[in-house]
Amino acid sequence: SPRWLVFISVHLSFETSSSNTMEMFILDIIKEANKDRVKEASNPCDNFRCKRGKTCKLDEDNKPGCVCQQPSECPPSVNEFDHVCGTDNKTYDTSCELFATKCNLEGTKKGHRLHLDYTGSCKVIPSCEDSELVQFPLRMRDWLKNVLLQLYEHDVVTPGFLTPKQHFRVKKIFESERRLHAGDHSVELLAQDFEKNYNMYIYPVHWQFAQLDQHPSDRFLSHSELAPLRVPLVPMEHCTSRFFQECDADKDKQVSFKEWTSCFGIKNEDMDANLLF
Ligand SMILES: [Ca+2]
Ligand SMILES: [Ca+2]
Repeated sequence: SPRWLVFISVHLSFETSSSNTMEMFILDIIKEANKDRVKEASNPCDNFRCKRGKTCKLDEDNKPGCVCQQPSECPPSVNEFDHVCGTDNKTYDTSCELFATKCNLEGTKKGHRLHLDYTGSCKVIPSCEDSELVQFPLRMRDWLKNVLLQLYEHDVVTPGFLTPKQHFRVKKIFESERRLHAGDHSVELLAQDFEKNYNMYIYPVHWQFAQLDQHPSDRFLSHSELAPLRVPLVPMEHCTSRFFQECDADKDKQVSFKEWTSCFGIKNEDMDANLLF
């Protein structure tokens, strides 16, 4: 599962992205990967997954099952970064509290409409201007490329962050990026290198699509499949909502593989389903 996406949390703004925030982001991924390695099953509930808002409880026969969590049973927020804003425009202490609230409203209109809108307390999000919207996917694909390069560097030391296929593909990006940085390029030279630059984004854009397209893996991204990327981004990048809305060109509430790649400026001839594996 795209577990690492959950940890984008507050570190995702590529507007203010520094090596420091990138470092924290990567550290979270590593921590989480290690946690998985040492996990052992002792309680039947340990490996029993419940959807968000529900919690595992053992019945009289010691069999695990999922029940709605009580909002009051959620661990309290550690700091303000745990707060989330719901689509009801209400700030919840933690996402646990929001999903527990939603679960307890199951079957009601209010419960049906309640979703996690974005991380952080509710705030006024400025509208996205056309000129900003044009820049957004370019900055985002650059950010995706940098995330992959960082994962690659960690994978070299401790394999397991990328599959061998992914490792091979990112290696090529890593090497061409190094070549690009090796020389002292003038603006003119960099412009000439545009084609080379463009090629470095093809894989990261495919990779991100495949990471998100898992529930189910059908070449379409539903609203909830997009959530791990959208939710932490919205409060940082005010063009996020408009970008994903307009990405769905045919307005069927799903972002198809073709819609996704064209949103990120990937040419039709460079769309390649083989890159999704
Ligand atoms: Ca899907
Ligand atoms: Ca669509």
